[in-house]
Amino acid sequence: LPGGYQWFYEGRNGWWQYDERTSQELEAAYGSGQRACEVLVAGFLYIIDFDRMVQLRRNDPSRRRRIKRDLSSIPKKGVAGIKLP
Ligand code: V3L
Repeated sequence: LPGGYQWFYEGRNGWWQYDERTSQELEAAYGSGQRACEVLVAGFLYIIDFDRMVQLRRNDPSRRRRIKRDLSSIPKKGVAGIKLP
């Protein structure tokens, strides 16, 4: 992603970086001015709402996480559930 930016979703006490493929999908959608997009993550479809900056599971929108686009250098838990050493 340009400028050292990355996409993150909220965990229990910190932020997880999206996997590379999903990050690229989010960046393309966001960069082209879409207000939302859909991604497939670990077998589940999620709606990414760029207006509210949240991720919602499509078949259960109560499963909601905040998201953000931020510098890749911020403190993070890891990438897509894989903890940093
Ligand atoms: N990328 C990868 N896995 C995801 C994503 C995503 N964008 N969204 C949800 N999951 P839900 P702590 C997370 C996983 O929102 O200890 C983390 O990656 C999600 O994984 O209810 O709370 C960790 O693996 C969860 O396992 O649909 O910070 C794990 O939670 C499952 O999908 C624990 O993280 C259901 O999430």
